[in-house]
Amino acid sequence: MKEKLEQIRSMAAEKLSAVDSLKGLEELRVELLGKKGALTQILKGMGSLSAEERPVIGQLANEVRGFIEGEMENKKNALLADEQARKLKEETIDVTMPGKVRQLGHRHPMTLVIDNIKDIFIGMGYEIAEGPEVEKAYYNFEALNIPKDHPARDEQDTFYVDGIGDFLLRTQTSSVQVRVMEKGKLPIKVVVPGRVYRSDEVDATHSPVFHQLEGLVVDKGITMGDLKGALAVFAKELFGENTKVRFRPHHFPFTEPSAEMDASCFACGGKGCRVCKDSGWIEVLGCGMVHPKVLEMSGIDSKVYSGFAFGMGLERVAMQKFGITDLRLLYENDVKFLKQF
Ligand code: 2U9
Repeated sequence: MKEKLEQIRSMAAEKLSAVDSLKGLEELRVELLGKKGALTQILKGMGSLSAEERPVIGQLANEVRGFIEGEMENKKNALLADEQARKLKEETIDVTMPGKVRQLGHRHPMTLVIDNIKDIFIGMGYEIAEGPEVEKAYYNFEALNIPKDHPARDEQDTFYVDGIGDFLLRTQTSSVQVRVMEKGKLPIKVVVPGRVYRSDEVDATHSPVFHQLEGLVVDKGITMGDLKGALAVFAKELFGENTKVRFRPHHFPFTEPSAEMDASCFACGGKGCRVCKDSGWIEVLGCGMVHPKVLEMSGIDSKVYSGFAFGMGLERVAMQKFGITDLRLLYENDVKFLKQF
C-alpha cells in the first residue's frame, strides 16, 4: 500500500506537469481525488490493515493528498497567470496603427449661405419667420399691392394649384411678412428665408425653384436712414469689414420709395475684376420703405407706423460668394462639386 501511495504521488507529479489547461486540471483532480479517484480507493482499503500499519499509511495518505492538493493549487495559479499574460498580449492595442477614417458629410453650399445670413440677422436682433409654400393668391399678390391684371404678375408667373380655390406656389416669401403683420403684434423685426417658385426656364442663372430671404421692420418712426444703416451692416458682415454699399433707385409695387443695393466687390475691393464684371460693384438685394397701402391692408395704421423691407435671391449670393458660374450645379448633387465647400 505504501508503494501504491508513492506510485500515486509520482504519477500525480508526472500528470500535473503535462496538464496545460484548467479543464485538464479539473479532470485530473477528479481522477486523483474524486469519489472514484485513485487515492480514495486506497483509503477505502485501509480497513484491512493491521492496527500498527493503519496510522503509518494514514499519515502517508494524508501527505500524498496534501502534496497533490498543493501542486494542483500551484498549477492552477500558473495556468491562470499564463491565461492572463496571453490575453494581455492578444488584446494589446497598437496605438501607432493608422485609425479608420470615417467620411464626414457637411452642409450644402446653399445651406451654408442661408445659415450664414440667418445668423447675421439674428445677431442684429431679427426673428426668423416661416410660412406655407402653397399660398393663397391674396397673400402672394393682392396684399402686396399687386392686384389682378397688374403687369408685375407677368414677371412673377407661377404654378397655380387647381381644385382647392385660389392657391398658388408662392413667388416670393413676402406672403409670410403679410401673415406676420396681420397678427397685429408690433413692432416687427423679422427675416423670412424660404423656397419660392416661378414659371421660368432652367438656365445658368434661372430656376423655377429658388431661395429667397426677405426682411421686414415695422415700428414708429422707421426711416430710409434705418434701412440704409441696417443693410450696410449686413453687407459688411456678409462680405467683409471694408465693404461699401450704394443704393440705386428702383421700383417695386410693395415699397415706395424703392432701391437696389450694390456692395463693393469683395474679390477686388472695387477696382474691377471677373467677379464684379469689371464694375467694382455686386448687386445684392432690393429694398424700400413699405408702401402705406401694404401696411393698411394688413391692419397697420400707416400714419403711426412705418417700415422698411428688403429681399434677396440666395442662389445669387451663393454663386457670388463661392464663385459658382452655373446655378444648376447647386441642384445636381454632384459629390465632386459639393466636396469643395
Ligand atoms: C412686405 C412688404 C415689402 C420685400 C422686398 C425686394 C425688395 C426685392 C427681390 C430680390 C431678388 C426678389 O429674389 S428676388 O427676385 N426682392 O427686390 N423684396 S423689397 O418687400 C416687402 C415684403 C413684404 C409686407
